[in-house]
Amino acid sequence: MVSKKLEKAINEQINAEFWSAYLYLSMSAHFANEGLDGFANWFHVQFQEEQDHAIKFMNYLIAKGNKVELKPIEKVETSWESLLKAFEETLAHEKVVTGLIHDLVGLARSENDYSTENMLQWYVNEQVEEEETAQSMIDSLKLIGDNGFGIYTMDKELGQRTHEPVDTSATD
Ligand code: OFO
Repeated sequence: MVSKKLEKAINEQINAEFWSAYLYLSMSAHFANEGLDGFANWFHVQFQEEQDHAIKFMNYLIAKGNKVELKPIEKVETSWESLLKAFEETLAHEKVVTGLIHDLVGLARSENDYSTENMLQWYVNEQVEEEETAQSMIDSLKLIGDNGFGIYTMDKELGQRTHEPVDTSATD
């Protein structure tokens, strides 16, 4: 079992992961409305990944004999003034998530909870990738600027992204 304090913190993180999923689903819907189906697809895959992150945490708590408590998901924005703004928000949000994951590592360490610390390493690595991906989308969009053909090409490319399910088992 993990401590009550860690159980509470992981349940809060589960909520944060579902909130992230909600945020990216909302971005996906917004860009689908704008006719940018490739960007919508990219955010939809992101939505699916965030659900995987939440479920992986849930499976960990269950494996440890702890209680999962699903809390209400806060409202998210429904529109963004540009693609660049949406990806800047994505990067800022992922940085916040990185901080939350690091806080969890700190808490697990302070309790000498080695299995939780070990499980969290997966998320530590995942956050490096999440931030790098968001940053590279921002870089591409800045290069493209308001070149319509560039946006069209990027949209087509992002339409190819598919969801590669995360291993949501408690120990991987
Ligand atoms: Fe976007 O990352 Fe979850 O943890």
